[in-house]
Amino acid sequence: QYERVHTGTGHGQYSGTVDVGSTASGSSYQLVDGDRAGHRTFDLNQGSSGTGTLFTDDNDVWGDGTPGNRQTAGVDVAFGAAATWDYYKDVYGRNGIRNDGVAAYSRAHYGNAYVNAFWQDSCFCMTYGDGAGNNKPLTSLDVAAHEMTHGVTSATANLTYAGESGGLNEATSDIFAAAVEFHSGLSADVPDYLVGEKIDIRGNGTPLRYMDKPSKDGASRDYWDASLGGIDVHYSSGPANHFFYLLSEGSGAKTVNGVDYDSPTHDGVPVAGIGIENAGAIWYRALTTYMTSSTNYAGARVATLQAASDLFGAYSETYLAVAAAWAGVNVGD
Ligand code: ASN
Ligand code: ZN
Repeated sequence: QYERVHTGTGHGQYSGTVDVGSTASGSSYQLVDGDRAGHRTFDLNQGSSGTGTLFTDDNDVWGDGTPGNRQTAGVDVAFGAAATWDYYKDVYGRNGIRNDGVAAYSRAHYGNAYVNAFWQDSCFCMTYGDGAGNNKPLTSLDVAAHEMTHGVTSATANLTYAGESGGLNEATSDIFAAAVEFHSGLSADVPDYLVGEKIDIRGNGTPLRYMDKPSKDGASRDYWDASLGGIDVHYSSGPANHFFYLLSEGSGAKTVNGVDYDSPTHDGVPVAGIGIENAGAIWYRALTTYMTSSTNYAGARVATLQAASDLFGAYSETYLAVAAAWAGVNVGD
């Protein structure tokens, strides 16, 4: 059991100035978050295995907001893990990724010019690259929440990472990445329905993925069709991300926190939004109670309708909104 000894001050590239959970060790501090089961953040120092070194600091002020300072990435990924931990705890009473009170750990500065981030069940840990060329470190809040949510999915529905279930696995990570952004209250990262908008992965200012109309990325699908199970899971996630946007915000043109969205529906029938908190609660209950490793899009519809029925009542307005949002992405009738 870790006790919080101190809360340090961090300067992240994306998170701005934030509290970071640190623990005193002798005359210095370690990036060990005693408020969240002792979550540790390591500097891989461009290595690609093991844990490198635990971030340590003499004055408990971490990073300077620039990627040139090695601690800056540590601040961002530690903040992302903390915000995601808090989201699941505050909103659903979930005590960690496996709901067993055990923390994962984070590894920053993986490899050389590595343009990705990933979760691994084998180490119960997440890992972040520094980016390359025109793009930036893969350490933003939505990326951290996406990766950590892969751990939650593994511990719950365990959606197989291929075919339609793989698309639903990916979408679950994007869905809770958006939900964590909205819940975090972080002023430096205005919440949106975009994924990886701060990374500038293509060097032209566009996000990695769009939830209002996934096809804006040039590859993701907006609507279910029978070919979905044969494409990359980061593209077959599109209809579920689109479902979640429609359910949260409704169809058509809308500006949320200064970002313009324009979400179409397959059948042209408008969908009214129920808000991201309700949509998140429905997806969480579906994921943790009804989905299994082989759940496909039709099964996700049944799971979310059952979840909506449990939470809001069968044939309630909210339940009917779930059905309408699925129809909007060509699932069900
Ligand atoms: N960042 C990617 C993801 O979490 C890594 C992967 O392809 N699994 O989806
Ligand atoms: Zn993913």
